[in-house]
Amino acid sequence: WREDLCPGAAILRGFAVPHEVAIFEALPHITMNAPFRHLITPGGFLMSVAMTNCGTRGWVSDNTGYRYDAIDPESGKPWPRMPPVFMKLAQDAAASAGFENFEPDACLVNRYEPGARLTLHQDKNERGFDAPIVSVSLGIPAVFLWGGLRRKDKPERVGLVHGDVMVWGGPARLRYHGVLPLNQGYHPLTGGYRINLTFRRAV
Ligand code: MD3
Ligand code: FE
Repeated sequence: WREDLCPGAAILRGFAVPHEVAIFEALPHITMNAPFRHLITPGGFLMSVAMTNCGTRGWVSDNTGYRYDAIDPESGKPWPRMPPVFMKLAQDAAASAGFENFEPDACLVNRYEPGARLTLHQDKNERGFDAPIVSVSLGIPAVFLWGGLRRKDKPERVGLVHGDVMVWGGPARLRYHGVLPLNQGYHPLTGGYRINLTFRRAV
């Protein structure tokens, strides 16, 4: 069930399904201490995706820019710790795609409601690009936009369903990517939402 998209990028279809119950048992501890919120972009727009984080670093956006912060600006406290099931899933997925010894310090939790989307972007706020990025799709399906190394490269569309895990590293690490506006749907574990866990090495 491993699909190689290009050198450095793989989709592990259904890889997270065996962990779905443990993931959704661990999530309330995170969202009770660091609730989902719509961040504001440096350009002054409210993001349609609601976000929170766990781990020793969290990705945040405000009128000053994007950054990783050890402190949740909403609570003034450190982000909730990364649940062991999250860490194990991210490390096992990375290893299955050929990236041994992945030690993520940041897990961004994205929550999409119908209509929410992520425009084409690169992930480049991390201090280095040696580590891969592991992305776990949960809940209702989405269409992922998979572009090239330049913004003008025409993206391909890839369907992602509950349990799919993508690993991006090496020559694919700085590819442009995004998510099309989410369609309505229902999933027994997430209701009307799509949840995405994105694991990164920030520092
Ligand atoms: C391809 N999230 O949070 S993860 C993000 O589904 C983000 O919520 C999307 O992009 C989501 O930044 C897609 C898949 C992903 C993550 C990082 C990548 C794809 C990537 C880095 C390089 C190339
Ligand atoms: Fe991204």
